[in-house]
Amino acid sequence: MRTVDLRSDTVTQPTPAMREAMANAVVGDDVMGEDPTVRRLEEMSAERLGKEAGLFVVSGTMGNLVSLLAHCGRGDEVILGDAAHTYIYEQGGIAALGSIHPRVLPNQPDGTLDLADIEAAIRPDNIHFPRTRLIAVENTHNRKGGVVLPPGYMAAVGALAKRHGLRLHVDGARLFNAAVALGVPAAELVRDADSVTFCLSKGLSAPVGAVVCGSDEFIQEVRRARKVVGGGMRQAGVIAAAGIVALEQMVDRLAEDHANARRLAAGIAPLPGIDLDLASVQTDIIIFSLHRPDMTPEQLVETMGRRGVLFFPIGGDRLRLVTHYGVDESDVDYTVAQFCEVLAA
Ligand code: TLP
Repeated sequence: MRTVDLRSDTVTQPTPAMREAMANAVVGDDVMGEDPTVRRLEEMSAERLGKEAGLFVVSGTMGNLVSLLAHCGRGDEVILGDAAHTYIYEQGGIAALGSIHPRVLPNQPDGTLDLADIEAAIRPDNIHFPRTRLIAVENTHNRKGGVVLPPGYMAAVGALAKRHGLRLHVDGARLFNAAVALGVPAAELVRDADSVTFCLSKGLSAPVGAVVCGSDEFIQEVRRARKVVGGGMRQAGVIAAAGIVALEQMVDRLAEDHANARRLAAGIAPLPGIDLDLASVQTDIIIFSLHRPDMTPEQLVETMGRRGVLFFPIGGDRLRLVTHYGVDESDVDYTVAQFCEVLAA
């Protein structure tokens, strides 16, 4: 039986070119700043994002954590969305490890935070209040279906932050998906951001890692924060080498994942009980609801799993499918056929 793993783009396997680059990587002790492969990845990343410097970290979660640790002190406040990955899926690490206070605003269906909501949430200088330090946005927005926050919004939120003397962090775990979907350079999306995390191990298919980018001064602070959470790696060039291949070879092909997601979404949207807004399918993520008297989302996942199609429920009546390098058009057609058989009745 065929297996089509749509649980996440994190399941991607390293490509043969990555394995070769990993085997041949020239390495050194990166805590001592001596790994040329890590340094090359960091320089390439910073250049792609139009920032002064980059820092290789273990994961997207670590990238967001160390960025926020570097921006905020104890009791400082970050404004972020109620559907933000950092708020929902990172164990509250910013509070647990950084004593950073989250000020949570509703994420709009398009993944944005309403600019008027942000303005209203910024604390006045008053002894009773925490100090607002940072705004954090996510692009693409995972829980909102991989939607893309366009350059105009990113510039507007950046301008708002500057006007109020705040910093802007972008969780760009899938920033390159956004850039490819919009047909703009990634740097344009984060021009007004003080820090950005992007992941190498999602659609870009590297086995491990993320990169934080920002100013030289900021990255020095992030380097300290990475060390205190145990993220100083030694001969990390072995994994950074795959990240270099990811940036060189795997960005443009994300368009295939987006096309496959659209094909899959269009195939299942008409099925009885599926509620799927095709306009929300802008990148590699499809989120839909299931409304069936005869089947719960968990039962659908189990039935489809027996047919080799793997995906996750994400709470309530909602489910998520993610396309990636390991899923081709024939896998999509197989998946649609299985959905049809299971749900046609
Ligand atoms: N997201 C994973 C899971 O944690 C849910 C997924 O399968 O989508 N920011 C965003 C927007 C993310 O989607 C993720 C991972 C992260 C950060 C964290 O990255 P990792 O998994 O590398 O820590």
